[in-house]
Amino acid sequence: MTTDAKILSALRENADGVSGAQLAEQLKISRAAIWSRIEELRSLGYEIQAGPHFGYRLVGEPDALHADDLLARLGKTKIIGRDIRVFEQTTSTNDVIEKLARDGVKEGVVVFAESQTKGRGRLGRKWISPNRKGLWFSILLRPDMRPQETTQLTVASATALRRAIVSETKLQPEIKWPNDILIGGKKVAGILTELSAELDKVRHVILGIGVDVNLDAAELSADLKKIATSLKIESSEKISRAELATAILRELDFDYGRICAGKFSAVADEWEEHCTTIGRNVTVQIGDRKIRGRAESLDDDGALLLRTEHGHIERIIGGDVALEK
Ligand code: BT5
Repeated sequence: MTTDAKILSALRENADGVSGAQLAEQLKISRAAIWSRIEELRSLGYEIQAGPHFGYRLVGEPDALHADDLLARLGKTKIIGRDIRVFEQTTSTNDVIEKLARDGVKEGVVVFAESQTKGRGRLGRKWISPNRKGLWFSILLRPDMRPQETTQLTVASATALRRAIVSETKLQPEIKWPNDILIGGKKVAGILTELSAELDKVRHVILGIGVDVNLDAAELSADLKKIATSLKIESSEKISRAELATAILRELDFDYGRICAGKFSAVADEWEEHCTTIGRNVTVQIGDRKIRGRAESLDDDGALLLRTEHGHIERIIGGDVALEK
């Protein structure tokens, strides 16, 4: 943890205030150094009061993501979030991670961007990522897996996202196979899993996650308004992006741990419990092909098993699922 992250942690743990002398001793740096770090944090928008009786007290936080702050809030995780980087603007956070992957960076690194100029969905579709309104981030993973097993990671991302949203809001999100989180039938988050692999072994996986947090209805185009929403629109409350971000990373770390320990079936059970796709009649569009049927369950790799109109089981690993009324 960096010095700034340690200072923020100490300030949060001591809501009534903590003295400069205590901080200096805890962090093993001089009181002058503490003072200069406090000034730096203030310049980033943290409102830190100083007084002779209470020392330093954190009274306000900026609506911005800071790597040190996220690390301090997250605490210790096994893999995901050991290294966090925040950019003001990127093309796509998946591109930044791709570069880090090629440079040999360890798995678990997370890149957030306050805005993306070329945020993307699957099949090159556009993902709107307005400044400071959502969480637009990507994670590098290097799992010991076959390429066809990586759908497990999309499934795990969906369960982790759902749990984090439940814990940070009063909302009840649903999961739609394979990569959507919906509230009241509208999309509030999407997952883009990209991988680099040899024939039967994954080199790395990039999990790209977009969550519409504090967007107002006016920020969604007329077309998007029909299919998308945000946590703020649904709950009528502004949500702390930093809190939600760390809750998501913690839950993801847990689910990635479950998968690496060979416990995907536990993740799949949870997924099926909250998935609106299972048990429904659906139409799956894969390129030019349309398949209709009843979504029955997930298989061991996270693929969707569809009983088609003709009565046989079709295994679906991609495509767009439309739920029939
Ligand atoms: C997805 O694709 O749902 C995956 C979205 C992943 C976005 C993250 S953000 C961080 C990382 N960096 C990236 O560049 N991407 C990832 P798909 O299922 O193909 O859905 C795309 C469709 O969702 C678009 O065609 C629009 O109709 C709709 N859409 C676009 N922006 C949206 C938004 N902010 N919220 C909800 N829906 C949106």
